Amino acid sequence: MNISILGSTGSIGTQALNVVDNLNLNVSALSANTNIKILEEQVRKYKPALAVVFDKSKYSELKRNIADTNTEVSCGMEGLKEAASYKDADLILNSVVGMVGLEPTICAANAKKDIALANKETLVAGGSLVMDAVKNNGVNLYPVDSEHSAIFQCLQGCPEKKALKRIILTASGGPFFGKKIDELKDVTVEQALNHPNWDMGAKITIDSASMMNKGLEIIEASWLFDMPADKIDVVVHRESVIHSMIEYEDNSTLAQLGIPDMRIPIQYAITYPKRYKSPVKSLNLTDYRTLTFFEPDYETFKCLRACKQAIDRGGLCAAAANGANEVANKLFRERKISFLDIGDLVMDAMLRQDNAEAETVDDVLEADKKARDFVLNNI
Ligand code: MN3
Repeated sequence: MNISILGSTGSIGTQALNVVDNLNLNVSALSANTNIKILEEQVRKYKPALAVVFDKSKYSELKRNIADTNTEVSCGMEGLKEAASYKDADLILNSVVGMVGLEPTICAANAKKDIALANKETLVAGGSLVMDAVKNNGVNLYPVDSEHSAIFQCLQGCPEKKALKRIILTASGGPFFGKKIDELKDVTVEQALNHPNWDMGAKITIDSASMMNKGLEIIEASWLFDMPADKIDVVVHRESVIHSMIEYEDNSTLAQLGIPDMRIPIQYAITYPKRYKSPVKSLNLTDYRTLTFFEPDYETFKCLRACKQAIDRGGLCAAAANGANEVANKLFRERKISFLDIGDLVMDAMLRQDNAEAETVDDVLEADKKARDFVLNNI
């Protein structure tokens, strides 16, 4: 199998290459946002036909540095789209961070490529367009997000759609579980980056602390599994051993378990429906002794509430919530706003968006930009 990886130097991308090693796959294309040093190392090891750097200012340097290889070089959104539709690729793993992944995802579907999707913002902002492109082109969309992979794995127990009663997304609760608004006023970036279970990139780790990540995942699940928001519940499960559950009409609940390691969902998205040995450690439940479960706190974690409301309001509201969050998350990491500002900004930007449906990618990009501008003008 030939795989093309968008976002190969990030947390998911590097773990995906570890899976590529394990499965002995060929790599058709690799793309990075800015990190051309790691991209160069990857090019030398995996010998892809195409290497893309999204940041156009790094193009010449990358081209010079790998001039002795047979790898072509490209850049920018055009380059990402080339990698997403590369002729030899059988599967496109999209692990870029943020809305920037939307156009490449649609491009991959239109090029009749199967997609392994780790880029949740794509579905949150442009869910209807992505799902239409997937359906119209008859391609497969495999979830990589651990919760959605868990649901997908459980669904193999009974793929009949009407038998599915409810999805139960598990959430670790992040570093601020159990805290109330008063206790979150002065939390620092370092505290927010200190995730209890998962080792992830900075953006998603902050999203976990604000619970925006779980809000985005509710929206992601509603698109992937065609379920209304009121049939998607969240339960805080501190140990991150159960990656999510589904309940069938007969009230039988299925769960998928494993130690928190993204290489399992990445590998399953690549090898589905087959399973192979993986480098991940086996789960030993007696190491944990106890697994705990709690109700999520929608009062304290405003981002979670905003995402639920965004689904209820519909249309482009989710795109607005996501766009506002991408900017607010970054501003918090740059210490320009406080932690609680993130939730306020996401909620306000989402409420300002009308619920018109997205007809085109431009509609999504416009709603996204409006929300980003709103945040920048209100800090
Ligand atoms: Mn997840």
